[in-house]
Amino acid sequence: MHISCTEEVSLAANAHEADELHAGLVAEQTWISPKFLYDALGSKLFEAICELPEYYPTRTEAAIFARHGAEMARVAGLGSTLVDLGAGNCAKAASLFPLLQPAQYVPIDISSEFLCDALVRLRQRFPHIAMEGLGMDFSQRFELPPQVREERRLFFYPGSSIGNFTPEEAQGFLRRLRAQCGDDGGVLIGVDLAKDKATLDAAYDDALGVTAAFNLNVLRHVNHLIGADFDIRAWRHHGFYNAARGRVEMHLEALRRQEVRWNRGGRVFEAGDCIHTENSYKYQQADAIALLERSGFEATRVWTDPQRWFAVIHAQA
Ligand code: AVJ
Repeated sequence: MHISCTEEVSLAANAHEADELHAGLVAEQTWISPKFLYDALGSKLFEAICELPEYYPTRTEAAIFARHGAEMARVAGLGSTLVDLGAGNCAKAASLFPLLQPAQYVPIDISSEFLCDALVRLRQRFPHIAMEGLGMDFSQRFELPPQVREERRLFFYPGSSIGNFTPEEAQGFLRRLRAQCGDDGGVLIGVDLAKDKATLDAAYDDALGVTAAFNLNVLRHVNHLIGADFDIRAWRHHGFYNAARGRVEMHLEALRRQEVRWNRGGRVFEAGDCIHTENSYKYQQADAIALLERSGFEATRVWTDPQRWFAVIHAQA
């Protein structure tokens, strides 16, 4: 969906999304894709998460951008077509505009209403940069419309959103990016690095309960998308590091036995049943580089923070 900011935005699920939600909810291991965390409220709750003292990734990555942005611009080159994947409020890319000086900025986000609001403000701040907002899901297949310049495409994928994919899925995704960036493009990607469990547990189960609200909000969104009747009060948030699997997991646990119905189905959840809502894989720096190289990119430079908690990697086609 091209963002013109005039269209009706709060739509019910399309056929593909409805199929995916239905399949996940009737599966033995119940799951909801993390992309459904991001309706307009979910995007705002994620913005609040980024302000939390426990949620170190945003702050750590911002410090890396602030310190090394000029060098990133030298390595990635000026005048690119900057394609921002999961742009949200567009703040990270905007912080790099003065250094990167993109010829065109293309923010993409599944949360189209939220993106639209951000884009209105961004166009006022940077009237000289051509912008093309796209409200769409890019996690599976995606095609960039003809308005997106083909020259010097720089895919910007900050925040370690890559962690929502399994490493195998991440490779498929990066290969699709590689195929779309021609021979003169590249990727600037943020990757959260493996660290101690206490830090990770706190980051995904904060004292204020903002992450809990963010996770529970997925049920509200699903109620809206497929006409479900989840009672949000009957569920609780879990967010923790699973060291054996190298990932943080978020789940929602049923607090009591309950029946939930939706347009095309329904099921009973027993007390203690869990819905898996997110994985957030944490990488070793070398493994992240190897993943990029297996996907057809050549890693050119890595920037990290003094604690080595987070890495920003530039890789070229
Ligand atoms: C936006 C996917 C990078 O995994 O850290 C934040 C989402 N989930 N708190 C992450 C999230 C819980 C975030 N990403």
